[in-house]
Amino acid sequence: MKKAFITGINGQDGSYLTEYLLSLGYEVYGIIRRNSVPEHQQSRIEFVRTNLHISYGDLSDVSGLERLLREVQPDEIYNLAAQSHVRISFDVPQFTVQTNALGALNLLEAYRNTCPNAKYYQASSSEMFGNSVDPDNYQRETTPMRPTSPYGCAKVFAFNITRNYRNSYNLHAVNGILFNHESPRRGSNFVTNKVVKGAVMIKRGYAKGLELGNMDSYRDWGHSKDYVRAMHMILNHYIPDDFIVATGQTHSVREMTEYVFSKLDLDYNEFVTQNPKYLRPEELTYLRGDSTKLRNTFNWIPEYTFETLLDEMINFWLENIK
Ligand code: NAP
Ligand code: G4F
Repeated sequence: MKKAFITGINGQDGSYLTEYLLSLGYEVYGIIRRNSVPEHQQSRIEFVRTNLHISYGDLSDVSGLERLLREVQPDEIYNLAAQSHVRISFDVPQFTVQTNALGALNLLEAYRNTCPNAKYYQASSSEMFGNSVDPDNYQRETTPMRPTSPYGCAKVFAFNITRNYRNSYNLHAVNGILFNHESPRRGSNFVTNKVVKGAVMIKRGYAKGLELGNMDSYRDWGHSKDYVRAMHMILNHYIPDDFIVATGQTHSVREMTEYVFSKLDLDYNEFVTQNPKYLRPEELTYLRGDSTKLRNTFNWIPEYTFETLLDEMINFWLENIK
């Protein structure tokens, strides 16, 4: 039975990856942070009953990471833990860098010192590109990285230090450069789930309006379930390498909002207003990923479309807000 060690296991991706690896017969280990309110902390994974082992841990606590990795001796390590909210990274830049950049280095050191034969996956991000785009309007593995947020800057460090450890110490350490991916398990302060939940609240009569930030930025949105399958493929490639994961389609926040409201027979113009507090000091305006390398190498095909992703999220909130 293969053993996987996941940081960020109670996050959106960590929970879907756990389900996926368990379905493949893995034994899954993960860390959660100490939280003053433990209720609901494991809500995304609480339904899992077997072959799952949770310990307290934090990316800032190197000795704890070393102890756990020495004990578990995993075959695969997935570093998914992060302060993952881009706008909030402007509010807590040092915490974001401590976790997303130095935290990745801490885990790489623990890995190198305790289980160097394992394979290591780093959750890299399209936010690393900032407003850099190739002349054909795509971002790909070779597109220069010019991040526009503390989050993006920290992720560029983690991306590069993962490559550096791979090359310096002959480690099987890889990056998946994932474009935005969503699901009903997405945090409800990210724009898709905020819009879907907000529109259902309006439909049900619990809210009168919805405040958003910039509606004219474009994102390449996929489903987390499709993307965790790609993580496992990338990590288990016979050579350690870096891959883009994206749908290749892009939509504006406005188009996404219009789609969600119209599915509920609502006109978003009547309900949505802009609140400057949701704007970012510097905005990343356009993302569209070229995942040709991933598709050609693994024949990866996403099962969800933009529409079926949003439909699943709408149905989730309709079921949960009566
Ligand atoms: P998420 O739902 O916000 O989950 C992040 C996880 O990291 C949570 O379990 C969180 O625990 C944990 N965490 C935060 N700080 C930590 C620390 N110091 N030590 C240990 N754990 C810590 O994010 P996600 O959407 O699943 O994304 C997973 C990873 O992919 C992240 O690294 C994110 O930056 C990256 N990524 C995401 C996307 C996307 O569109 N979703 C795209 C590209 C890359 P708490 O619950 O205790 O906060
Ligand atoms: O949903 P968002 O907060 O996602 P963002 O900033 O693109 O970051 C996500 O994707 C990255 C990959 O590119 C990940 F690395 C990162 O961890 C995270 O998962 O915002 C999407 C767009 C932005 O342009 C934002 O300005 O929506 C715009 N937006 C408009 N109104 C809003 C809002 N975003 C949020 N969160 N809340 C709003 O009210």
